[in-house]
Amino acid sequence: MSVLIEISELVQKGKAKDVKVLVANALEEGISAKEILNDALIAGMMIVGEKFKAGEVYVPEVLISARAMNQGVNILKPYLTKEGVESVGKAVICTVKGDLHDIGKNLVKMMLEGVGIECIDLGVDASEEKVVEAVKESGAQIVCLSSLLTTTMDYQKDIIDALKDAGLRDKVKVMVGGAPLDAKFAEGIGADAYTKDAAEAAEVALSFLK
Ligand code: B1M
Repeated sequence: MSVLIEISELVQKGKAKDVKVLVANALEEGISAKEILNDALIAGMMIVGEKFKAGEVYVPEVLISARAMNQGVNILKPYLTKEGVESVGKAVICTVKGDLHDIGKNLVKMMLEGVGIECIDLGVDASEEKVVEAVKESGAQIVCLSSLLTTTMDYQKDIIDALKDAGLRDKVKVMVGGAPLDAKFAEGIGADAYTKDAAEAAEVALSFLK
């Protein structure tokens, strides 16, 4: 069995310690960090999502898998990001109100920091007031919004509207992402960009700062 499939299965079983060991082994074998992230860790988590939807696993199992995935991501972090890069700008980042999913948001933050973008992380369940305040205080040029639930994705528009009302919309680029979104949705709510994954988010954010 390939090591990537093994890691994916260990994520599904929530075996955090074994995930750490096999991720390190995979790196030693010369498999790229990006491949391990996408084809093993995220792939495993996606299968957990399908099982969750089908009622085959429940919230506690999903959390245990999420923890195992995060342990793997921690091993990959130095390989995905460059240490000591100079700051090129600031981004306010959060998962929007009503939504507690933060694995994707944390990956985006990690990749942004990796290209030198300082992140003001508002965590999960962030209100429009919190975002507006953070933009005012930090002078951030970018706002990154994450939603994993169809019930919270519309909240991204409320945040964009609040930025408009506060006279800040022209001063920031708003980037959105998360599994239920696409470019059409982003355009519809007046966002500046939709990106499908963390690596693309870092590329686009950097292009906005140049
Ligand atoms: Co939840 N959950 N969950 N969950 N969960 C989903 C999202 C779901 C699709 C599962 C399913 O039914 N198949 C479903 C949503 C259905 C829908 O909305 N239509 C769902 C549900 C229903 C729920 C609850 C309502 C369940 C319940 O309680 N009955 C509940 C809601 C809680 C809440 O938020 N209020 C809930 C709870 C949870 C846990 C707490 C158990 C846990 C979250 C733990 C955590 O995040 N700390 C959890 C998890 C782990 C998942 C799944 C299984 C995995 C999500 C994940 O981390 N994926 C998920 C199934 C799935 O997505 N297929 C599911 C890995 C991660 C790397 O991918 O976050 O998509 P993702 O990020 C990607 C891209 O989307 C992009 O970059 C990342 C990759 O590089 N990206 C951005 C993300 N944000 C971005 C922002 C950007 C740019 C790119 O800004 C510029």
